[in-house]
Amino acid sequence: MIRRLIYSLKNLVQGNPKLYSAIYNLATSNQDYKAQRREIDQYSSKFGGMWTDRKDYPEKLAQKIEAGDLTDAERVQMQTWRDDGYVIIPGGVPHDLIDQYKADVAAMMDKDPSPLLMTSADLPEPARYTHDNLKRYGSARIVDDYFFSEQSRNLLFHDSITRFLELAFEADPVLTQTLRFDYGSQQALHQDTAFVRMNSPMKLIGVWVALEDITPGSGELIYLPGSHNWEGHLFSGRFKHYDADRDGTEDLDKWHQWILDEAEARGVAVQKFAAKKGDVLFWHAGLAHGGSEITVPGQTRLSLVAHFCPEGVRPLYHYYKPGQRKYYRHGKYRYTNSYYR
Ligand SMILES: O=C(O)CCC(=O)C(=O)O
Repeated sequence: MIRRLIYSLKNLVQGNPKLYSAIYNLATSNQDYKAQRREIDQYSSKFGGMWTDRKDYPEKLAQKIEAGDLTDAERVQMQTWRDDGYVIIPGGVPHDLIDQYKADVAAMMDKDPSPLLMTSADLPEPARYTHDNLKRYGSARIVDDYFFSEQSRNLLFHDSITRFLELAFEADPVLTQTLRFDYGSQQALHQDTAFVRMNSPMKLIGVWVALEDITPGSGELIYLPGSHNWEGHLFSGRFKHYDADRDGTEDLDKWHQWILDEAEARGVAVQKFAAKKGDVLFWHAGLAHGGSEITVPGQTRLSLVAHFCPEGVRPLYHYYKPGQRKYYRHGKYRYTNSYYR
């Protein structure tokens, strides 16, 4: 109740970033982030990070190896994660799980009305899924289908995914959001910390699963290796996350441009993910990624994106949509969602 009150005060202090920041920090305060703040000089970001982002990472890695906690392959994964900000597990999800998921969601898409909601940059509000809407709106995506679909959860909580998340988070993962794309998103390069907001900003991992063999020109996923450590632009000069009311679209445009400028200055080239069905790519909270241009119109690019935080961290929608502050169980793991009850 008090947190809700404090959080709603934000609208009153929009124009004063310092005051906004103080209220925001109070409202979203949590032990996980406090622990990072206490040792903030260990991180290159002033917003903290995971153990792989810490300066004492080599010692921590050595301890884990010594304790037999990592296989040789996982050791390589952790190093890639630290250096590049993404890890690919080829064939991480079995095809039969994907087929069961696709059949389950296809049945929900065919229902009239469908229980599923969709969003798009061209839609002011989430809309009920219809086949027409999927074709009509660019970058349309179905949100949080795992709330209705056990097959979606079976896929996203598959061992290959949870194992990596547990290693990176050092905690059980919590599923907080999904976006299922039938076509490429063509979204500009961005860092999820701006839009997928957690009360511990860097404790967030994106998981991208190819639901079919992805073909050239379909708007493949793109990313900038190493960009998870770039932190030159803060919204309103202070914040890691974007707030349209507070920061305005000009600040957003500046940030998009800053990512491109930074890539050029550092000589980092955009990579395209030529994924095969079942391949999984994990991206770090700070990794700049997006969707490439669709040059073969009408070509599908079936993919599922999931955003996870660790136990102990919450998505910000738990604060601005207090009715969604609810967890559900899938085996030993928990999930929460911002759209459905
Ligand atoms: O799949 C894509 O094209 C990009 C998705 C994305 O950027 C995101 O979910 O944050």
